Amino acid sequence: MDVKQRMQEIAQAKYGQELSQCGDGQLYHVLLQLSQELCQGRRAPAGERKLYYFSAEFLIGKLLSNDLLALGIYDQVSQALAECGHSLSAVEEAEPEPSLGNGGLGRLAACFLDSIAALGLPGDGVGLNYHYGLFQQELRDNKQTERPNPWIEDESWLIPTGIEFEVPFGFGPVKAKLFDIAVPGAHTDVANRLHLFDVEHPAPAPEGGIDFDKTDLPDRLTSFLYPDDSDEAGRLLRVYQQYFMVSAGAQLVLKELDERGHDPRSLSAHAAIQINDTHPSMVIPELVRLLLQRGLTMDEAVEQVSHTCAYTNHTILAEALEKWPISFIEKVAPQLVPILKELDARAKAAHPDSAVAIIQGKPGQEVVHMAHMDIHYGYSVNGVAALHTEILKGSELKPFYDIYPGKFNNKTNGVTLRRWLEVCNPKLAALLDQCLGTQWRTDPTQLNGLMDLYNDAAVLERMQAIKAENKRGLADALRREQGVELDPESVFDIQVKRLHEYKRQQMNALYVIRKYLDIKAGKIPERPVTVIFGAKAAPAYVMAKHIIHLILCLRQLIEDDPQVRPWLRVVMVENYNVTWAEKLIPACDISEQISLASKEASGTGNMKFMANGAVTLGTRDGANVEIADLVGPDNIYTFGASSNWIIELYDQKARDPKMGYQSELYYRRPAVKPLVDFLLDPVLTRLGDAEALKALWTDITGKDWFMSLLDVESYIAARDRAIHDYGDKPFWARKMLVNTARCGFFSSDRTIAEYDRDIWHLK
Ligand code: 26W
Repeated sequence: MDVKQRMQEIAQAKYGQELSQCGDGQLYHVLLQLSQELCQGRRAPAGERKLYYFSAEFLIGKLLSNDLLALGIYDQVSQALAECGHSLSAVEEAEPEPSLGNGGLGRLAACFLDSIAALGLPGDGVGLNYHYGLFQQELRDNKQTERPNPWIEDESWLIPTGIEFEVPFGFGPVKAKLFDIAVPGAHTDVANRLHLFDVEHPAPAPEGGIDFDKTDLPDRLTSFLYPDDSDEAGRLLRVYQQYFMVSAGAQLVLKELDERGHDPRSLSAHAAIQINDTHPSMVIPELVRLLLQRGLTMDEAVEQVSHTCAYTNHTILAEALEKWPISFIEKVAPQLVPILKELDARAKAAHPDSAVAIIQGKPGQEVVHMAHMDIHYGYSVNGVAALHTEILKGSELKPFYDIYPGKFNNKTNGVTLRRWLEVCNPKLAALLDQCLGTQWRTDPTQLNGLMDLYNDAAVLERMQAIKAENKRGLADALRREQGVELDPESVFDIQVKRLHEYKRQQMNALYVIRKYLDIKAGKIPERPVTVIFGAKAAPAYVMAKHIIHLILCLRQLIEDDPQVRPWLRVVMVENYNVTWAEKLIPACDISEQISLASKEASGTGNMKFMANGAVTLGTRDGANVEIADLVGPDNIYTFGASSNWIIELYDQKARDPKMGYQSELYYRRPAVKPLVDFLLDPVLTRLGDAEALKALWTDITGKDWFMSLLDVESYIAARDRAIHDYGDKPFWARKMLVNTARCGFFSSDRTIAEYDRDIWHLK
């Protein structure tokens, strides 16, 4: 096909204009249509068994560049646009970013769909079509405010399918309408689908903020991802959303099984369902229910479901392990209750230990432990990094591992290097082509070949020149979008991820305070550093909002201080999302991965930064451990207490609340106290909400549940060392090179090949 000609035809038909006369917004719609035509012409991958990846989140990001690359027309389109005076990056600005996820879990699901298609495997995503996403973040008066984030335009990637199912809620049936987004596989001729269910009459965006009547069902079911769950109505809405997703999804699975000519009794031979964290867990009793309806006995239904469903755990944080009151399920989907009781009774009969029960609690107050159901009735349980899986087996889920050792397996996360290197960092990708040929694009382990160029001065210089260009690009974007003027010669030190105490953005802020106090005392740092944050706080997570407030007050303090500003800058990117990540990651020198050891299941940002030649500063947590093993100790900065020690501290604390980690003791240390007490200093508090900063101070000095103070001194030392080393250009450039060279393992193509080999068996 002549790509340019087809673009011209579409532009004529749509707008009666030449390409050169079209604006960027029009060109985006021309390319949207072209991509959709090409996707439509692709076949679905064949296979005896088909995967359904059930997930509450798919953080797919903008699709245009990604799809053009997967369709193999990226270069042709870029060139065609250039020939008529346009640029693909400008056209891309016109694309709204879909808002279907929150953080790592959702982005992982999106990378996985990309890789499943690229490997030519039959596998679709199943989720919900949230209209206003998580929320759009605004930073005003040093605080986060939230507004709806409408992203669906009249013409979008969503394809109406005409397929509908009825979801039987307690209050009556609700129609679920299916929309699809095509997922073309790179280097193949296939396309899979992301199936997103929606209600028939989605409610308009609430006025003002993101508050709405959570009992306004069904029209509000697909308004927001994670609506405020600080009250009962919010939590109940979550269960309604989950059941809506899994009931419609399960019906789709059975419909397709039927269309492929298979009996429901052979479900597990022809379908695999991956349950992405516990949000889709109700698919288990729902499938049992639907199979009973189709004439299977309870034994047959349970047998089929148990060989169809597999569960991925993404966290050991207790608050994230969902337990729903059975009274909620009675309300949302009463027909599931007898099935849940039967599943529970069977599990209890086989395994009387109450720790592994599905339904727990006193009569009248029973809760359903979703992860427990997944483990008993799923055939595989996987963690998302080697350390995380070991922690699941050895402590968090040990009673289950004792029962089902064969079900447990590790699948270290990965990221699609097509988006996270080829598309977001075209200059580095071109250099890699020059050095290695293009094979690394299909086999990222070939990047190891870069190690042969470890002492090649020209390559090292070029890598640094590209980093400098990317830093200027980021500085330009931040100037345009936020009006800040940055120094691209400074060290770009970046922490971007969900705001959570365990990720310890507050510890990063304590480092900023350390440097601020040093500079005020006349101790000038070795070189200027720009500390960049990007993070959304869950609307009801008070402490997270206090941490954002601290960061923004520090930013203002430093911006206004001509003595400090030349050496230290703080920037908080407003509304951090995939689009920002694509600009930030290629421009990063130091990648902050500083979670409390044992708490970050894997991390995936760490992998993206590494691929783009940033050097990790991190704890020995999640996939950082595997990054450290791959790059070696000279090419990563690790610090802090080990995960074993942290687990031991939590155990001690559980046995005796007075023992174990006592933040009070660490707070008293002379190197720590002034940093924490700065939260009470009028110099800072006059810029914001003294109460909020006091609340944060009280929490850190008295509780510090995620132990920032335990590690803060070794963190400061490690960070200073990294910033010092940065000054030796060739020395630093080699670290960059090694990080890119060793990132091939973290391709999600590798991860997906392992899921298929060990869990799905699709072909
Ligand atoms: C309360 C329900 C709940 C709790 C937490 C919903 C969603 C979440 C997170 C957003 C889950 C999440 O994103 N987990 C992350 O998953 C990534 C992919 O495996 C890991 O790399 C991260 O370490 C993990 O935090």
